[in-house]
Amino acid sequence: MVVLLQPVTFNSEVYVNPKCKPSPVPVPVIDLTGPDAKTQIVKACEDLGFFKVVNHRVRPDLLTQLEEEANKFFALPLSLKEKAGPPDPFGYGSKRIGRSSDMGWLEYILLNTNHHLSSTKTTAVFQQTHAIFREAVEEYMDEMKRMACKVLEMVEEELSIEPKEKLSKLVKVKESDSCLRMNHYPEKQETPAKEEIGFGEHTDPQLISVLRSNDTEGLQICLKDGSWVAVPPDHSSFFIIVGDTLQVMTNGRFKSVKHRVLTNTKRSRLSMIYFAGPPLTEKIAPMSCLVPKQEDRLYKELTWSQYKSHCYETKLGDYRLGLFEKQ
Ligand code: GA4
Repeated sequence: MVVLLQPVTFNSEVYVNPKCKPSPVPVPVIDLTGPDAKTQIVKACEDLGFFKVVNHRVRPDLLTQLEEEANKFFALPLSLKEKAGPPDPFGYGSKRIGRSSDMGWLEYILLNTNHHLSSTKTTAVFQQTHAIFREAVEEYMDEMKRMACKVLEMVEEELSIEPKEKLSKLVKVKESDSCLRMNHYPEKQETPAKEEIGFGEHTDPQLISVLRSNDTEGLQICLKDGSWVAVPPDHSSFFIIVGDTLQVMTNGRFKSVKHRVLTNTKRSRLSMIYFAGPPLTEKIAPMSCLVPKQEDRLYKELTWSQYKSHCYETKLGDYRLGLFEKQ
């Protein structure tokens, strides 16, 4: 008798979630100092709305220090952390996300980057911690702003966008409505039988987001065919996420990528995301240098303030871009 043995493969990700594809994950890795960086960035923004950045020149010790200080904040007693909450939307929050009923298995700090708008909740975060935390956060915000601008400048060059600095200026100016989020997903005592939502699926409303995490998995992105892929963590690199505003300004050429965080690990996850947003009064519409004819524009014009207010009236997983769509 001949017994034919077939190799058995088992991938826990597939087992846990049949809709989640096993590796290899098709995340483009872009060397910011490389000769083809501009072309690669545009291609990644069109294909996936997501890519990884290496050779970013952010001091590794700044990352270590910020991570240490953030961990110290999250290790404080709840009663102290709650002095900086509930978020308005800035400050300390736990489990509840936004103003609707969205919940996640996390606690977080949301900070505004515009010092003139410094909220009392933001100030309260730093009252619970050493000055070194605030200093590290400020330096990190500057670095993230620099990186976001660099990426947008490369897009401008590759797409020959006019007027000059049309995109990067929106983030560079002091009125830029950007923010920094630190998410702490606590470790689980036991590996849960099924995945739990750390941060539910959504797209980011801003231009682009710059994400960095510790070495704990959890982040997933949604591909164009609707399937989810896990993004392997890499604490020495940054991930760039295309947001809704950039999708509108490129008339849909770039796609804002749906992403989420699942927590099914025994290790805690700490992520920091810089959301590069335009000034509140900025009019957002497809750029005329890319789409000269009105009739070819897929989206109408709205100010960032109007779109942002709309976002806060929605639930995380809602399709918000509909507000921009022409009837
Ligand atoms: C998603 C991106 C950023 O984290 C954020 C989030 C914001 C919040 O947590 O306060 C929102 C969410 C995000 C989009 C829809 C609304 C607003 C929670 C929510 C349900 C800070 C942002 O700008 O938009």
